Amino acid sequence: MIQLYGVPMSRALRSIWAIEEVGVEYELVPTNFLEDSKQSEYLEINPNGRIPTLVDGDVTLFESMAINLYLARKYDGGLQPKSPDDEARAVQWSFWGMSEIEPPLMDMVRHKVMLPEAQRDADTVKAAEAAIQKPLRVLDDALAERPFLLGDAFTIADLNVASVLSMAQFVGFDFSSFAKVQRWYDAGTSRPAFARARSR
Ligand SMILES: N[C@@H](CCC(=O)N[C@@H](CS)C(=O)NCC(=O)O)C(=O)O
Repeated sequence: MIQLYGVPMSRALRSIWAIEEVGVEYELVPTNFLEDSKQSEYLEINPNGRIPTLVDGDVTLFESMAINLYLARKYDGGLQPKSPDDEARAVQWSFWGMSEIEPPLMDMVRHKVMLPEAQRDADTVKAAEAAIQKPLRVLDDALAERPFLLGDAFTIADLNVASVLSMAQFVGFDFSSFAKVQRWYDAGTSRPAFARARSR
């Protein structure tokens, strides 16, 4: 059986969501990111000492976006884009989410929640809130013509970007002024698989 290492209150939520969507049987191996992910047995499957990690037979993968693209390609569940062109667009949006959306959101998470209060820096939060406006505008414009990133159907492109953006919930970051982003995000995160993933 497929094994997914991680816990929902982390970036592993992205891959728990994807595996819940594709509907294959799997075992969630509870692995926290402070201690469990630093144990020598775990480091053998993920030398980065981070979560998530997926083990599916001979395939061992780290990096949430790579895991999710693999799950969609292999098990589909309706997530896999239907043409090579759209598959490339899904890869594009996944890389984009990680390089444009995650860094400012992580600055907010660190400086509003994770760091000890004395180390939190309000200016870093302000800069991150400013920096994320541009990619949110790009996303909003991309959603002007179609309900989902690749067209009429929810795919792995949507799941990957929405799951990165979902870190906003931990810091109360409000992006409702980007109405199309908000509508699209609500459509994605109201899917039953997302609720199941959060409650694992
Ligand atoms: N780019 C990786 C990042 C994974 C990551 O940093 N996960 C965090 C938990 S949210 C972690 O394991 N942190 C432990 C550490 O950095 O030591 C991915 O998307 O899978």
